[in-house]
Amino acid sequence: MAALKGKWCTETYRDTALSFRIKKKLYAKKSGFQMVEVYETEKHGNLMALDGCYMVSEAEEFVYHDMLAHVPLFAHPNPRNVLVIGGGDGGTVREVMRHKGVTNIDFVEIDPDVYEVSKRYFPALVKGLEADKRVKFKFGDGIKFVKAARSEYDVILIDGTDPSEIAGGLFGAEFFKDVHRALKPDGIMCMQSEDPWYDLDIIKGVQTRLKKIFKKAGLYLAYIPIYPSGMWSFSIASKRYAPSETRNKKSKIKKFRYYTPALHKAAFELPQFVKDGIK
Ligand code: SPD
Repeated sequence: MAALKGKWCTETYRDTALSFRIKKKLYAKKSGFQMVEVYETEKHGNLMALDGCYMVSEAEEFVYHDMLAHVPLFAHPNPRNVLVIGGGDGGTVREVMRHKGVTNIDFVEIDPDVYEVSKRYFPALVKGLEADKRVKFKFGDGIKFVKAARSEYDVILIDGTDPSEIAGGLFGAEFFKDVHRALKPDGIMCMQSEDPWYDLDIIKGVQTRLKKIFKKAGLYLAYIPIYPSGMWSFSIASKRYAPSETRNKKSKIKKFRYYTPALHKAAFELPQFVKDGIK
């Protein structure tokens, strides 16, 4: 095996290491919550890591953000009031903003430094957020925020980090019950739910809990090269509508970079090992 020469950044996760060649380290500072780093990579543009885990890169952020935002927003017939928990880099909110029928977006991120770093190093992710009157910035704890909400939201999106000290609560039954209560009677929630290669047990836990609390729950996949296996999952749960169908005719978005209506349906077709693992 050739040793790595030159400058690289590396994420180590569950006995695996994923490295990208870098031009330079642009930023590294501990916020009040976590270690925030930004690298300028050779092939993936600027890349942000939180507590050593890659979160977002300029080159492939569209995959994650398209799939987290557009699948639930097209599964709902008329999403108007949307809550985004986490997603401090701004990418998820930017995609929600493209839905013209959406009238309000509550954006609850626990770590203001992530948003500030994104403003500086990932301008395309935060583009238009502060000028859009629909976006209400509410820096704080999403778990507490959702506890206080009652039957308010059409769609709730949870763009958290991996289940650690900060984000662990976003994967639990108590939080899912609060999300259920915060949604309108036909509401839909969607969350990032980790990697089928390394964390199938986490996905199974999330799916089992969601199925107990919501009328419908499903899992879909997307392919994101900056996460250690490249395969990523999203868990979606709904009080009324089947999430694998598209029914929103109001959000007339002409062009996506990853999402398509056909892919919406296809993404729910799971490999056999994933089906078996979440049973
Ligand atoms: N292991 C990576 C988990 C990434 C989850 N959040 C990504 C943030 C993109 N807005």
